[in-house]
Amino acid sequence: MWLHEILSEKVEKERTRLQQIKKEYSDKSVGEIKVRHLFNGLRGADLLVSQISYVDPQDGVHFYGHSVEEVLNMLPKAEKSELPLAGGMYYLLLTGDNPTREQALMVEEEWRRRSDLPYHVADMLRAMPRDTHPMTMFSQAILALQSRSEFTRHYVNGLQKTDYWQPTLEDSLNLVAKAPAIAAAIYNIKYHNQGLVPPSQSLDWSANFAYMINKEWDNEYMDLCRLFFVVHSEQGIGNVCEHTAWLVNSALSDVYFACSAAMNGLAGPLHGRANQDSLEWLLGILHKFGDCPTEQLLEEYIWDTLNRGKVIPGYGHSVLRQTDPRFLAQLEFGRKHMGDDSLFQLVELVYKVAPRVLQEYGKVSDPWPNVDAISGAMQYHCGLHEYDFYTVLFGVGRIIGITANLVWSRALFTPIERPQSLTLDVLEQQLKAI
Ligand code: FCX
Repeated sequence: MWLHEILSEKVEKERTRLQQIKKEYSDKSVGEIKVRHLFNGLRGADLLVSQISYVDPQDGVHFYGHSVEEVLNMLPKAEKSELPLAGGMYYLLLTGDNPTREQALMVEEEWRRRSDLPYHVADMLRAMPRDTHPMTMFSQAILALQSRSEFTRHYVNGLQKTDYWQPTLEDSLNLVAKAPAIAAAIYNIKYHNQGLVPPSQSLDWSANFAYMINKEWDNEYMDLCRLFFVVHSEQGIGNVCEHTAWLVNSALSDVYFACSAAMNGLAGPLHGRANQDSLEWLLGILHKFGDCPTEQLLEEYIWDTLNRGKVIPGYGHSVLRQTDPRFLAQLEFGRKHMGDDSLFQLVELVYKVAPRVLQEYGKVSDPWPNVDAISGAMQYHCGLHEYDFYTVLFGVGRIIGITANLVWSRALFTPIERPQSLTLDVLEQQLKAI
């Protein structure tokens, strides 16, 4: 397959590069592990390597050195749109090269060929109790496809280690192709008691999600999907969902096992669910004041939230120390399309007030908004009011970056991950001996 051929040459080159690094620097130190790292969630500890992206605390995520803004500008655009094709983002994350329009469309065609969703997935989703969380359904649906794993099928038949990445790429293309259809099935079944809508053959991957939830008439929402899935696609392999997939796959559990586990992590309130909590908090403000409040009233409301021991959802980040460029990309879209919406006006007012309050509050490492501070408000403006579903949309985008990383993890023979764990006794003995 054409992508295998393009990647084969790059895989050989990166393998040689990695061998050279290991040969020359294996005994060198990288950063330092302090006792504080053992108890702060390893924040700031340089422990993982994947060349696909790096999150700079000041400048945000960079994909092979390209910023969010650069990527949104340089990638080939969807038909009659200023927003990129997700197929181009996948090509960039897999190969490191900025795709031509033809290459982006070839990825989209690969996904189109693989986008059929087996009936048993929808049957399983329908069988779930109505109060099942959509992220539970998303994780289950991914696992329900695991029996189709090309990697696992070839592995049990004696696949060579040097070839592991190839069926992993097949599994990745197959799962990413189906992700919008899985999400649309969950949305239609859970919220509207409707069935599967097969993807349109004339729409790109991102816009097809809008089509499959019967919003094919809504060009603004199709564009929001194109923006949303790309900005949520990749954030390095240190965040919970991407590290979970990386860890699970290091045991040679296939893409389906790894991505299902990743979605379980993304469901957490401190991770992907923050977009749902952020919208709930914003709607609470509109409900209390009847509209967007004054700056003074909002400042008092934020202090009240903090003084009740609550976080300002969507603000802060474990790595970032500046406004998340993924927030800014969505803010620009919102100013073009939803400037007269009081919810969007509130997002902008919170962006003006919250950072200075959080700085005054003192204990927050990062007072600035991350992607979650605006993404829910955009979906809500476009009519998706079921906000417990928003994390599924986060997951649809993130599966692009997760699976690109897994292809490279297999290509570079990432071993099973097994850090040492200490007891407090052993730790104290080691520290006293220094
Ligand atoms: N409002 C109020 N308090 C806050 C706060 C906020 N927005 N952010 C941090 N704090 C508090 C913390 O609760 C902590 O208080 P404590 O000492 O009483 O426990 C203190 O400030 C220090 O926390 P800090 O180190 O600044 O922040 P953390 O690294 O602990 O992270 C957040 C806290 C909220 C930022 C954390 O839950 C987080 O990073 N969640 C992930 C949200 C996120 O990153 N979403 C986007 C997804 C991600 F970017 C991706 O794409 O993968």
